[in-house]
Amino acid sequence: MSVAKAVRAENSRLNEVFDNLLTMLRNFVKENRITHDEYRRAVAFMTEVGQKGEVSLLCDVFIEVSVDAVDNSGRSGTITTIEGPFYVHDAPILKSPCVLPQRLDESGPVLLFTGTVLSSKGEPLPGAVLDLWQSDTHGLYSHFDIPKNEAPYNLRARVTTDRQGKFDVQTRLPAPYEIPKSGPTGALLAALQRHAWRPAHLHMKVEHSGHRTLTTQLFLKKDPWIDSDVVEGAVKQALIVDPVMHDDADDLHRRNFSEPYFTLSYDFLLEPAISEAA
Ligand code: MBD
Ligand code: FE
Repeated sequence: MSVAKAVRAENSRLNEVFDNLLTMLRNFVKENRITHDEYRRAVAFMTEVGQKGEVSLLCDVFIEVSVDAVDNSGRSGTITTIEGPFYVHDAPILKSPCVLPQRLDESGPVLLFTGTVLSSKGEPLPGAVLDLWQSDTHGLYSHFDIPKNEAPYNLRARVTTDRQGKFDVQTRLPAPYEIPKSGPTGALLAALQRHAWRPAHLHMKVEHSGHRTLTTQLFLKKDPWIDSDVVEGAVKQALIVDPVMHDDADDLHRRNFSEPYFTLSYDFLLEPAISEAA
């Protein structure tokens, strides 16, 4: 049955999708015989999600994978995955080669991340922007899990590729991320008897004028959660990487590193912004 027929304006996108959403939710209530008590608990849950600042977290864990699939279906170049709740749009702009902003006592193995940004036809793209963000070695994100004033833009930057379209970034290996148990999203997962872990990952948006912005993540192959991401469907085969460990004593000495470090190379392919056919 159509909703609010009397007062609807022109058949806008909003009217159409809101009608569909209401129809779906009302059918859901009927089919599942939702009681008034359950309804009130759901309202209280959503109120808490808002109060605790977890709207993006909850939506991104359960819904964003589907939005990514719709928005990027049929796209060429590197495969996409979700943005997640921890992106910050104004990270420092650095020229490759560079070191991501980090605390003086930042812990965790050094990761040297290199690669090239190319068009999906294989042309290198100088001046592309690799906007990177990740957790630290304890699985914490700056501006969210680490107070903003403590380490602003920690392990975040917008890195510009060089004349060959290459980037060369020194960072730290990320760690698995556990959705906080203290909030409603964590409480829901616990009630469902589901774990709350994401495998360690690097986030990136790759941008170049004339090309479609790519939002994706790289996942560490040896992570214990690689086959059971709490965000079902976010991990894709082509996005699983296995950084190489380096522990040669002379090499470490030359580089002035006190512990083994890792290297990772990955190329990003961007689809032209306007399809050839158009
Ligand atoms: C994350 O780090 C993340 O990337 C997503 C999508 C959800 C929760 C935590
Ligand atoms: Fe993340």
